[in-house]
Amino acid sequence: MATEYKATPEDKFTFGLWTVGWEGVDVFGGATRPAMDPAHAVGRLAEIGAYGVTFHDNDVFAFDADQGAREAAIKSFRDAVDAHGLKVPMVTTNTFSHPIFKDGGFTSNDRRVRRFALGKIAKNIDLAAELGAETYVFWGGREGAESNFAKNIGDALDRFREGFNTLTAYVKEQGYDLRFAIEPKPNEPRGDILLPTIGHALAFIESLEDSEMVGLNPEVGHEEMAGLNFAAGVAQALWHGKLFHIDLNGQHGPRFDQDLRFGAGNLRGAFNLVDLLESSGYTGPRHFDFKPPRTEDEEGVFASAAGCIRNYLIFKERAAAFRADPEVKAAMERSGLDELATPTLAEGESLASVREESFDIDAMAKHGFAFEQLDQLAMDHLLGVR
Ligand code: GLT
Ligand code: MN
Ligand code: MN
Repeated sequence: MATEYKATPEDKFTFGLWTVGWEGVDVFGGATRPAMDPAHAVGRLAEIGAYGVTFHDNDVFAFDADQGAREAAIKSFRDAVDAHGLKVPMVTTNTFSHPIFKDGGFTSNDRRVRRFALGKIAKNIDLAAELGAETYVFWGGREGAESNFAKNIGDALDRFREGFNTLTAYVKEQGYDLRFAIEPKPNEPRGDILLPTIGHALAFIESLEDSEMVGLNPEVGHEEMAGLNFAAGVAQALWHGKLFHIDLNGQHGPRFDQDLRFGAGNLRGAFNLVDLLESSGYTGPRHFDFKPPRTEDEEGVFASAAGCIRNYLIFKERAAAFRADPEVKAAMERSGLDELATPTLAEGESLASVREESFDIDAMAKHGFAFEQLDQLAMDHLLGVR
């Protein structure tokens, strides 16, 4: 077992500027840390082994920045990124902080807001393309309602779809090499958010004009807030070819969005997830979207960020050991994992073949799957005792 866990560029560890840059403002209290200059954040993230950084437009320049201020802020950020040899694989838009977005951006009942939001997003898409980003994320935290009569869900989904169709058409027209990734969340800040889970978003994507350009950016904590099994949801997203990006963090079950560092919270879930990502052929960034607790000073912030990377690498090592263990391979065979990969009907068979077959029902009823032995081996590997 290693004790030092060093990130390599192949790991593609990335961080949102808004993570280490979070000042700690919450519903019950103000900032506990000063604002962090994006260029400074970039330098410190490079030190801990980050491959890239991501941002919302307004993480870099203010909502009301004039042309000059916007350009100066972008230049300072860009110079830092270049100086440290980092990438900007993903960019997103803030359509949730300003008061105009209190009822959403894509789906506000106020048509003027929807029109403004599309323009704001398009402008930042131009910047994303200029910086070489491959993915553009859409987190619709304000797209929703606190009471059911406030929002006609069908109309809201029509407007959501209209927005996506308009923006994918724009990306094609400009010739940008950019795909969109929807980030589901069940609630918070809105009482109920549209496209609340991976499943809702997958179904919605199929209704879009350029559905092949749109996939998912699922977040650990968001699915777990809904009591769902994140690794299982991600496995289905992969099965649909829709895992375009991923937000890694930690969460203790259904409660408010904790955004803990990756590995904190649901330990078994994190292990399952890393095992899945590492064995699935997923080649996108491992993007950390966490909030260093407001108890921490700047050293604590970057210790928390380094912890995300370290925990991922520990899980990666433990998952590889689990998969390579001959006893695990034998246990998987006993549990019928290979058999599940075999089609139910053999080549040339039809439904009639199974209807004519005679089954030993008693033997089938007595058959044990040995899942507990397999799971204990996983536990032993996770806890480092094998
Ligand atoms: C916001 C949210 C995150 C999203 C970000 C992208 S913003 O901090 O809590 O989950 O990924 O818009
Ligand atoms: Mn997120
Ligand atoms: Mn979150």
